[in-house]
Amino acid sequence: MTRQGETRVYVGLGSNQGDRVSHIRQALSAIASLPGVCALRSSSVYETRPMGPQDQPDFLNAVCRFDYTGSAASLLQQLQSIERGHGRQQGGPRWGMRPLDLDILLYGEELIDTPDLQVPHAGLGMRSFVLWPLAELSPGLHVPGLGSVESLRRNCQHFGIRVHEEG
Ligand code: A4P
Ligand code: MG
Repeated sequence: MTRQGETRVYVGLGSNQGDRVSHIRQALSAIASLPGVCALRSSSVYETRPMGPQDQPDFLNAVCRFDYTGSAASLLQQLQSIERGHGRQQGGPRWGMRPLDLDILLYGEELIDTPDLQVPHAGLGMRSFVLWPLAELSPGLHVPGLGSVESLRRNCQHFGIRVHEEG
């Protein structure tokens, strides 16, 4: 249950450049400290083979869940500012190497489709590195427009996913 005015939000974290564990840990504490963020919980950290170009390091991925007071657009801006603080640069090859990637996976039950923001995040329903941590955090979760997280998880692409022990 969320309190009035709060929205239950899920954010995906990814890193495959530099000190991956630090990028994920620091990003989690930065998100927890954002204005409007309450009761943040995070999944285990998982390691996965890259989706996209294969000549790049494996990713660490995790998902966090929190209750948010504010708009999806304001949250996206704040997440992009955290990404930039971790040296994330614009450009480069599609799905290339990155120190930190933060994606809004779910924003309550809302379906958002604007030029800057699509929620649920495109590809969510097929990616183990999103669905495994999502199912760990919220096993009964219903993904708007797609179905139950457990059935999506059973049928998704695997990417060699395993729990990262130091994460
Ligand atoms: N944008 C639209 N919707 C959203 C959303 N729900 N959350 C827009 C966040 N941003 C959203 O994002 C490009 C634009 O997407 C933003 O300006 C925002 O307005 P970006 O982070 O600059 O670019 P990107 O992440 O390279 O692009 P893309 O296509 O979103 O990539 P993905 O889907 O994030 O995938 N392999 C493994 N194993 N693990 C990974 O985490 N990640 C990617 C990137 C590729 N391969 C991976 C992983
Ligand atoms: Mg992204």
